[in-house]
Amino acid sequence: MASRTHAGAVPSTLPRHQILDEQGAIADDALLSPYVADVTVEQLQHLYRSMTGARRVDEEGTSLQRQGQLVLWVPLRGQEAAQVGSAWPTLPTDRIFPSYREHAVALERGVAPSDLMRLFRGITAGGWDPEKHNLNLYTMVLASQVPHAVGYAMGTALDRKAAQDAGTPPETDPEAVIAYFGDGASTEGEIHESMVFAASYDAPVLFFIQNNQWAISVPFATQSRVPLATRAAGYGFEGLRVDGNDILGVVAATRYALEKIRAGEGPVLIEAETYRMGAHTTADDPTKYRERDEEEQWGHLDPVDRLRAHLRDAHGVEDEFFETVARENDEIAQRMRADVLAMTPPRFEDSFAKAYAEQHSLVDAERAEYLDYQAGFAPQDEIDTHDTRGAGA
Ligand SMILES: Cc1ncc(C[n+]2csc(CCOP(=O)(O)OP(=O)(O)O)c2C)c(N)n1
Repeated sequence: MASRTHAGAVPSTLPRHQILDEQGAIADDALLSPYVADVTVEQLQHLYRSMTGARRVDEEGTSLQRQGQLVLWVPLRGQEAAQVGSAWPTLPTDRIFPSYREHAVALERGVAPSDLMRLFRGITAGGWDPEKHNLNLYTMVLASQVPHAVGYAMGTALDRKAAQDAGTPPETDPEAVIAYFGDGASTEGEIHESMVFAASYDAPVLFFIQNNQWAISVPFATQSRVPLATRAAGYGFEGLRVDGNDILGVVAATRYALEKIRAGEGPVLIEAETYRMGAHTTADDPTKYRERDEEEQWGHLDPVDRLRAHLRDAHGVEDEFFETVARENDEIAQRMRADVLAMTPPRFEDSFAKAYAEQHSLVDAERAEYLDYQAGFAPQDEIDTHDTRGAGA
């Protein structure tokens, strides 16, 4: 469901894939249904846990920011199916390049909830080891991660070719790369360059667009006259349009795309149509630019409600499961809160050691100068923090 359309919108013949309909019933999709035919009820329960866990962590992130414990928070509410559904089918060896809202992707890749918060507490430029999770750090500069992803994917293709030339047997599951970005970022020049290069060099990359209908206050209707998935055709690769609030649809589309990518057929684009149910960030007030009616309409399409209905109606999953998951999620959020409150800023002098991989005399001199400067101040415990002189000024 698009919120509105551009006055010059061109009708699109591209199908919109869906496997779980709005009521949580199975809707047959000729292309994609086979890709989720083997999903078990236990796996669906994992997906539910993952989506609701991310939502609970997200709520706690907003509370922590409101209480002055985070500098900023970027809510993901509404995009859980798009994120979990695309991250779950990846292999640990696949490399992921996120934007800044992909908390459910990061959690699904094993990042600890409190590590997600480090950046937003303002104590580091990134809270996890990218090599450990094969997940790059968040970037706030729109679209900048996408040329990086394509370059990385081109590199893996070259490595593979070199290995083949050297007589190494082909891998069964060669590495794939996913670049996440939004509808707003899709209009940046880097995206065009990335898609041209990816197509020219058959880069094993999935362009995963979460079209959440808004780029801060700019509606999707202004960004594009056509569904974004149709743009792939202009570059000569496949674009899929999927209901991004349908967890099974997203899993199936991602599995389909990864299969093609691993087979060496080059890039694929997925546009997951979803909705940012909350604010752009905690610094934003969406009531200034969008209607409550629209929010309510999308509220009826909530991805978590849809999966819950499916688990209940199609698999007889009972209340006890949902209650247990809610309790576990509360515990995760409480542990995360305690970890966040215990986080202290790193010592400034330690940052000099991160300037170069090896020690450098100039950096050593600057560190010494900084320490010398600091030594000119009275130690903290000698400062009378109860001094109220001037308080009435
Ligand atoms: C290069 C660049 N231009 C502008 C911005 C300011 N900015 C931050 S978020 C945003 C909107 C992004 O919308 P979208 O790509 O749809 O992602 P969403 O935030 O909705 O997830 C803009 C314009 C930025 N961070 N980087």
